[in-house]
Amino acid sequence: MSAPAETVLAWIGLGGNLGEPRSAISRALAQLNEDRGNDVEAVSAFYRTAPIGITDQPEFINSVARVRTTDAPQGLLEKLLNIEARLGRVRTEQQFGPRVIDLDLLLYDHIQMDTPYLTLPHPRMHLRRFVLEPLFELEGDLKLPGGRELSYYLTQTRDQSAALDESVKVTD
Ligand code: PH2
Ligand code: MG
Ligand code: MG
Repeated sequence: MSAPAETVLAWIGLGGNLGEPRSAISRALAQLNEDRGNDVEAVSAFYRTAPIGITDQPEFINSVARVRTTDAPQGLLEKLLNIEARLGRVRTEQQFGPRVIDLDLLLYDHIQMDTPYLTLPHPRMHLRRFVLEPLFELEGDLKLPGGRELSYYLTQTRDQSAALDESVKVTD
């Protein structure tokens, strides 16, 4: 009998603004949960948010999920990129432009790292209300590795991507 693999927690930011983003986010979470090494433990509500970066594009749906994983950070990132591709993401789009699905590895355990493929925590997460609000819903007392409490960043960030209305939890 093999020893149980060590598990850690990771947080994933999900978003999209083309096609059916609610359904793409739900399918992405289902595919990640089907993976042997990953268990989706909690999902925030789905938030309708104003686009930031390029403002002349459709509004986004955003959510955050907490995942219990046995993958290393790089392995988990590769799975997220594969799920994006399976759901029809084409990586020719502008950096902050419209997309059917975006899966960002926000946090992995308490790890801080900076490599050409992956920076943890996600380098812009503390600036984006569309990440901070759903994350706060899941983990109100979270502290960012090497940083401060989530609530601090929520009071500081000036970006315009706050939830547009009461968030709607989509279960189908
Ligand atoms: N993602 C972007 C650019 N702008 N704006 C919102 N509201 N939500 C996003 O997920 C988002 C964005 C590129 O990753
Ligand atoms: Mg993103
Ligand atoms: Mg991304």
